[in-house]
Amino acid sequence: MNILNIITVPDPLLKTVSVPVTVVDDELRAFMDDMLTTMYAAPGIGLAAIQVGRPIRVLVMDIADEDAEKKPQYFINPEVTWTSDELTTFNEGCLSVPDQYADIDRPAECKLTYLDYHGNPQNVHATGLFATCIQHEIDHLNGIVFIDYLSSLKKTIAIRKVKKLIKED
Ligand code: GNR
Ligand code: NI
Repeated sequence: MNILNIITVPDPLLKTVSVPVTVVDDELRAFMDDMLTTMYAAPGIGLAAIQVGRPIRVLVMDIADEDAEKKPQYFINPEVTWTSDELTTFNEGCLSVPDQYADIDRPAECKLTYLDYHGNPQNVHATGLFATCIQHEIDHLNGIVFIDYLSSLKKTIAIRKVKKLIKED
C-alpha cells in the first residue's frame, strides 16, 4: 500500500480528459488500492486517478461515517445515464483545492453504469452525498474541478490561496 502524491490547482494535468480503462487486471487493482490508501490518509471521501497524476477513468470513494465500518467503492469507466431535474446544493471541497469550500448545485440524483473492482459491469442509482460525490469525481475524469463552476474572481482567489498554502508547507 503506497500513499501517492495528490496534485493541486493550478496543475494543468487536472484539466486532462482521462481515457477509458481497457483491461481490469492486478496492476490496476493495486493502483486502486493505493488510491484508496491515499484517500483515507488525506482524508477524503473520494479520489479520481488524475488527482494522483494518472489520466485513466478510475475513481474510488468511501462515504461511510468516520466512526462506522469502512465501505470502499471502486468505479471504472463510470458513465452517467440519467440525472434528476431536481438539484441539490452541497458545500464542496476537493483534495486538489485544499482548504477551499464553495456551495455547488448539482442534480440531486443520478444513475450510472461502471465496472467494479473485478471488471464486472454494474449500475447504481445514486442519491444524497453519494450522488454529489460521484458527480464531483466524474467531473475530474473530464478535466473539471469544482472551482470551475465559480465566478472567475472567486476561482482566481481560491487558486491564489492554494498556491500560498503550498508555498508555506
Ligand atoms: O473529500 C472530499 N469531500 C467532498 C465534499 C463534498 C463534495 C465532494 C467531495 S470529494 C472530496 C475529495 C476529492 O477531492 N475528490 O475528488
Ligand atoms: Ni476533487
